[in-house]
Amino acid sequence: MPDELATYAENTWCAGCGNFAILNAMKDVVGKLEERGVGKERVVMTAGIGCHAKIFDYLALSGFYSLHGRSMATAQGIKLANPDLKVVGFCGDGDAFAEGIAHMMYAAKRNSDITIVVHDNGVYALTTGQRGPTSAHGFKGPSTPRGNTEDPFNPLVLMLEAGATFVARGYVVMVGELTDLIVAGMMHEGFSFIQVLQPSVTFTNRYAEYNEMVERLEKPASTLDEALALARETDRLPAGIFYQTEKPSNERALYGDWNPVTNHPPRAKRLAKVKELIG
Ligand SMILES: Cc1ncc(C[n+]2csc(CCOP(=O)(O)OP(=O)(O)O)c2C)c(N)n1
Ligand code: SF4
Ligand SMILES: [Mg+2]
Repeated sequence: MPDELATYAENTWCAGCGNFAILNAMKDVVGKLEERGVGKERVVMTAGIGCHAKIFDYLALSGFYSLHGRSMATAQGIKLANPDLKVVGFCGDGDAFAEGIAHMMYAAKRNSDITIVVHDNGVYALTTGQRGPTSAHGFKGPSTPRGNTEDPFNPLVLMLEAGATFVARGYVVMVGELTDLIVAGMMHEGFSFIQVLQPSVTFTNRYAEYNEMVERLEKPASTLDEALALARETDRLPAGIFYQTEKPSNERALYGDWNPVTNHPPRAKRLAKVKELIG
């Protein structure tokens, strides 16, 4: 349903940016969720700050345009407030694994029932090309003119170790597969993490390299150790679902089937309860 989800905002992404594919995939995701009984009115998005976050301007969905590094914190808050909503948080690699890394680790640890899509371009793109947490060793930019002396984080390993119950990798060139991954993540009950290899044509144009290295992963690993071994591979980049397991989500563990919004007691009843509690 591309037209229904279009907005009035002028698109300012560079021509060839991998973010276009994520936007297109997301439009298809909304249609596919609808086929599965999840109407558009139940889908809510959050975004951080960065080139990736402009997806918020280009997609006519409800949501909260958050702060840099706080997309996943906001997503958790929305899900806690109304667990009937399907919440997807868009993050940059800087958002997710620098400023917001603590939120990411704890969202995975507590198995919050949200989906996080990380637009991993390996750079702080919006702020013009500084080294980020997933920048390649040797990457040259305004903050590392002689080349990045650090090794990048491995986002899949971090999320698997933190306890994420759905971990996947997509590639913007494989839009159909990416759509399916996001749908699967959003239908999964628990914390779902999708790293999207998203070249920035301006700062990290790795299309040729990824086209050589990315390989379709046919099925998830059957154990966590197997998934970790797959995630550590460096000579090829598997794309697909690495790991999926069932565990009660944070919201299910806290509330069961109770919903604080639909079961919100009237004001008079709440005041009476407060008076009772404070004597
Ligand atoms: C709290 C806070 N810290 C820093 C910034 C400055 N800032 C804006 S975007 C950005 C980095 C964006 O990188 P990333 O999250 O990878 O997104 P991309 O632009 O690459 O999509 C930074 C550091 C900010 N806006 N707010
Ligand atoms: S700077 Fe990079 S990430 Fe940002 S819009 Fe341009 S190509 Fe895309
Ligand atoms: Mg980035």
